[in-house]
Amino acid sequence: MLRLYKNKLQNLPDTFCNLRQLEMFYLGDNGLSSLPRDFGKLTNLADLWFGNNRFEDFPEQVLCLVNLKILNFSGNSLKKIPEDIHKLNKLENFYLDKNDLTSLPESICRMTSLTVLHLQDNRITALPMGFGSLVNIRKHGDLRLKNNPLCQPPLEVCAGGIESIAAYQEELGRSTATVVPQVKLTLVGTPLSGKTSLSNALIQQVSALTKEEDRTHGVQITPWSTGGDVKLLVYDFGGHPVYHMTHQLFLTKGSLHILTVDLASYRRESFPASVGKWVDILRARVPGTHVLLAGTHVDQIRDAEEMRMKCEDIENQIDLMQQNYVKDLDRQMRKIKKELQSAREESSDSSQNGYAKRLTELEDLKSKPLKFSQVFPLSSAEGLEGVEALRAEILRVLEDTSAFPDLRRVLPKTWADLETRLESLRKDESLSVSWSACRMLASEVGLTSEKSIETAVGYLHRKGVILHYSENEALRDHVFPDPVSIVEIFKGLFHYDTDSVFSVDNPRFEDMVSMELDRVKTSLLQNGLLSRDVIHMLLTDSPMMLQSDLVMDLLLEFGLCYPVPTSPSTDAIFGTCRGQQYRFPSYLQNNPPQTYSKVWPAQIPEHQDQIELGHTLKGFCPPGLFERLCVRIHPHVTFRQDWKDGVMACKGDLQVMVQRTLRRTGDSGHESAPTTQFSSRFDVINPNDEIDVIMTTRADTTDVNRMWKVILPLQGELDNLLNEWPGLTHSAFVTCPHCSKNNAVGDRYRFPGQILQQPAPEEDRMVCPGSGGTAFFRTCLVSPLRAATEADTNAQPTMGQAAGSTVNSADVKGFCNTVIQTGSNCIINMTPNTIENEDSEVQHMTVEDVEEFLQSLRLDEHTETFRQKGVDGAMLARMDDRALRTMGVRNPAHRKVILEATAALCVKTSFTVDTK
Ligand SMILES: Nc1nc2c(ncn2[C@@H]2O[C@H](COP(=O)(O)OP(=O)(O)OP(=O)(O)O)[C@@H](O)[C@H]2O)c(=O)[nH]1
Ligand SMILES: [Mg+2]
Repeated sequence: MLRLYKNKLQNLPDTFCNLRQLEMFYLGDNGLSSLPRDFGKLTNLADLWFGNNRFEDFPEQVLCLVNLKILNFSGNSLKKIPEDIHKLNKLENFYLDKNDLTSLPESICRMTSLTVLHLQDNRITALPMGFGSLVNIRKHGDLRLKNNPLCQPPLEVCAGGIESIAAYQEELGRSTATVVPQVKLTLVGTPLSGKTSLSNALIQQVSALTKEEDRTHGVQITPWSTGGDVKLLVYDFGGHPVYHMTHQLFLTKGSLHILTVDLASYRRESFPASVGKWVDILRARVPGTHVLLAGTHVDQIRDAEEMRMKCEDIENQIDLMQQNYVKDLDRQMRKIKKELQSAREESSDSSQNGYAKRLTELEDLKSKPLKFSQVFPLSSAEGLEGVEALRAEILRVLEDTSAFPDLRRVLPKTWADLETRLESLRKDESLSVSWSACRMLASEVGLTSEKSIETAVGYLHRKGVILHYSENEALRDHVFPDPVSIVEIFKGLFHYDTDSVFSVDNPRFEDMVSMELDRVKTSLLQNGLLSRDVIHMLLTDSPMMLQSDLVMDLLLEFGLCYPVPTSPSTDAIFGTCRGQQYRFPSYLQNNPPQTYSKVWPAQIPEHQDQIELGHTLKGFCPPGLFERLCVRIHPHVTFRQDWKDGVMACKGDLQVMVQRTLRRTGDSGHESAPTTQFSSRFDVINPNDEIDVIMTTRADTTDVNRMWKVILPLQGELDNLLNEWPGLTHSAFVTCPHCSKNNAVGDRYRFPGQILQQPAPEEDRMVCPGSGGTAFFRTCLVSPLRAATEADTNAQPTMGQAAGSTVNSADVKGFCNTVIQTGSNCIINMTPNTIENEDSEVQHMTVEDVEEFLQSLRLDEHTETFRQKGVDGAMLARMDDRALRTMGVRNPAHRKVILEATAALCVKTSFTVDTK
């Protein structure tokens, strides 16, 4: 094994080609762009790492290395992979992410040993036919294709995994291929800013101003044929907040967006509400997309100078927002870099490090700002001033084909026909069709294989054309051809004018007396509760009433409410006749319960420890995010008490709390103390304000591992929700346990959240950075892996016996014989000097190193368990046969190989290293 990563190597000397025994060669993070001519003679190489170098052309010599199992070219500038790549027929892990590839060779489909294939962040537009038949990836593989302008198959097919790709390609072979050049054009902006009138003007090319009674109540979808091949589907949104909570259905990647602002009424001060809020939403939801700015109502502005200044102000304020966004990303990156430097970093694959991964994500976001146009001043009134210029800009922007892969998306004709058939059902009364009816439709268009139908429907769901929740048992049998009308139904439940809704004058509640109605209203406002029957009454106009249980299942699937077990107290409120109760957190107005300070005293009791983690969101919190989190955690907790900014609950005998707090930062730049009080959840938040979503658990000091088991699933739910907002600037944190325990109010040190994914540190204790190096806390309180290891070790007192120190290096023939570790700027003199048994290399191995070590022994099947248990070099060195058996290594031959190879590592081989 030879590790030369993180140097400044631009060339490798020819003499390296003489290291014929070399099996693993780590050359990541250098400046290499070519290899010595005889590099292909290193035919014993099994692992070869060139991540983050400067290769533009794939070095042909590598094709001779037929024993390669792992080949990493991640983060180079490769433009092409040679057709002969299949010669590497033993290759299992192939990393090609972050390159400049536009296609893949057909022969890659013959590399049947491939299990891991990373292709994300390239410019690949089509996958070779037969790609779906890469069997090993199908079985237990890891295929990544994100951030490619794929149109054959479209990314929404790839998102279903390699089975979906296979089904797509099979169908493409059976049916004919058809190109459907259709892009979504989404109009967003404040109510009455002129969206519908502009949509009319663009599509009809005559003025068709809306009237008061024509206000858009839902989402209006109109096809627009621009004259050429391109067809646009214009989505015109009304302003109801329920759309904000269901954005994931409507604001999708690969669309073009128009943000309208009424220039006549625009004032500098109104920017945050009329423009800024939408910039925040678009940036968080669909980063990197094109946004055209339309300044409407210019016919009502007399003064050309006033118009010019307003346009300029909007452009300047958007620029400022962009700059602040970048500053915020930079600030986060600085913090992560600091941690990255101080973290023990010995892995040969930096991309496996939690900090490094986050850094890449942040860099990625920085490189993908929203692409704003200038403001197009226009009028949708008579004369259509400026509308033509906007139309021309729309067509010009659509020429950027890599930003709109939908313009070239290739579908099997049967799939395209199924899409048309399902869309035509939108006119029907019924809002869903059964799976068997859908199957019938599919067979009418010639789609017969069940797998292909499922894949086509899954693709249409991901595309937002229809809804089908194949994983949800209650909804699996229903296909909803019209997502818009589903959300329309939800609107009936989200009235913010509760007084007028819950009034005896409302015919929906004609069979309720006023006292009961008052109780229903109070219960809704104080407890966020609605009973099933009341929900049905609120939805009486809806055709969905006929399928009322489905409404409940959909509400649950969207995370808008959760079922509350009936109890004597809820029965007392509703009587027993109103059915199952559901809590809608978005309705809650109440403050924390009185028991709060008893259950969560400010001072953590002496015999307890606290784990606190969460995310900080700066300047913007996606609408409904916290409320949906409160719903999503429901399966993980019991005995919960909710208030508008938090939940107190139990998991078994442990207490957990989920809370949001708002930290207002005044103009002075000084932070105010955090407050849990939102005056209104629809408040416009200032750009410097910070919202913390915090999860906390406390337990006896001996229960740390259990604490992690309780809190990590909650954190997983939050992560899933945040994933729906890929452009959001949020930073994960873990509060310093020492600061928490010592109640350092307002000044608690926060570790970046990525600390949770770091390998288990060896030290029992860590220093509290807030204490100036004087105070310590137990490592397991910030390291779940460490906590798990400690729990295991306590459960298995036999582990810990040194196995390696008695074994002679001569016993391990055939295993890699040399390990050279270099820091930056080292050159190596490769002469072994001495052989000792203390302070051996194995002691410095990280969990990732142990993984590589197992892979090198062809024992990949154990890597997962070892990683989960946080086994690093020090632990490995202490393991004996019994400990390995406890780890799940059942095969005695495997245990022997691991013990022998570990013993070899325990023998220190030192080299003379000249540092420059
Ligand atoms: N004079 C003038 N009136 C306009 C213009 N654009 C829109 N209007 C008027 O402004 C009002 C709102 O226009 P809409 O197009 O309905 O606005 P919207 O953004 O679709 O409104 P919502 O659907 O309620 O969110 C209507 O009375 C329109 O007639 C314009 O360019 N000039
Ligand atoms: Mg409208």
